[in-house]
Amino acid sequence: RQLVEDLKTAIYDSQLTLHYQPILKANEPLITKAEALLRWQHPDKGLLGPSEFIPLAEEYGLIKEIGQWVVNQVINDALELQQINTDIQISLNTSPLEIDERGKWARNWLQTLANNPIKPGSILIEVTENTLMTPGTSIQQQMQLLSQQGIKFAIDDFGVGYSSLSYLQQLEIDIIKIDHSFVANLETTPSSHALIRAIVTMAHNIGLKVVAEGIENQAQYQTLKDLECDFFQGFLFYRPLSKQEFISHCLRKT
Ligand code: G
Ligand code: G
Ligand code: MN
Ligand code: NA
Repeated sequence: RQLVEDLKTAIYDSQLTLHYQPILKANEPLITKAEALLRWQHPDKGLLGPSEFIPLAEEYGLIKEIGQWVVNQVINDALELQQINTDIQISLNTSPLEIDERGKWARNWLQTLANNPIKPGSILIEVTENTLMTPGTSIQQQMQLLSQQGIKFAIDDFGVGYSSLSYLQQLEIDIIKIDHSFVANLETTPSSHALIRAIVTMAHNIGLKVVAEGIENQAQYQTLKDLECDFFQGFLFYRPLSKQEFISHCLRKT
């Protein structure tokens, strides 16, 4: 496939870029969280989203290189953003296939952190339930090592994967990100309301915070505030922005 060849070039040719989608706290004007989302500025096809090339990268063995690129870029960007707002926390996504070698994923992270003075708590890694359940990755020990260095963890797309609730206790998880689909179904499926309420109650009872994602209208936002979600993300507030846009429109000086 031509696109696979193009992707190999892209990694070395600065065609990959991270966009940032702000995450808000209710009644709090200062934005201190954002999710880094990978984009590929393809020379002919324009700006491609991860769903158009991450599956290819996974299939053709490029995902680890891309993952390492994302880690380095997030750290660089976080260092820059910290200069403007010291409380900034950047989250990033991780593919399960980045974590299949014993300890290597965490070791790479630790090395990158050792070389870059990132404030503890300023990086949040999003893992899916399926990532947590991938056998043979020693994910639990790897997360522990990173957690000791101040890295935070979120479970992404919570509620739609295959995982065991006991993971919430055993692993160093700080945040649950409720899957988009529950939010999208709020108006049409009454049980979504009950499910979100149950997730928030459980999360708060064990000391976790909840991010509601995929918020597209005011009604959803109001409902999610009433359900006591802690943080809010979605097109209603901001689409993913270039780093420059994020800095100039969202990031206030501290
Ligand atoms: O931005 P978009 O809606 O196209 O993202 C689609 C999916 O791609 C999301 O599930 C998101 O978690 C994933 N994704 C975004 N950025 C990255 C990244 O840097 N690495 C990996 N592995 N997945 C990403
Ligand atoms: O799987 P993950 O939660 O990482 O997916 C994040 C993706 O969701 C990003 O690619 C982002 O573009 C997308 N996204 C963010 N906000 C919204 C929204 O309000 N509606 C929809 N449909 N997608 C969103
Ligand atoms: Mn995510
Ligand atoms: Na999600």
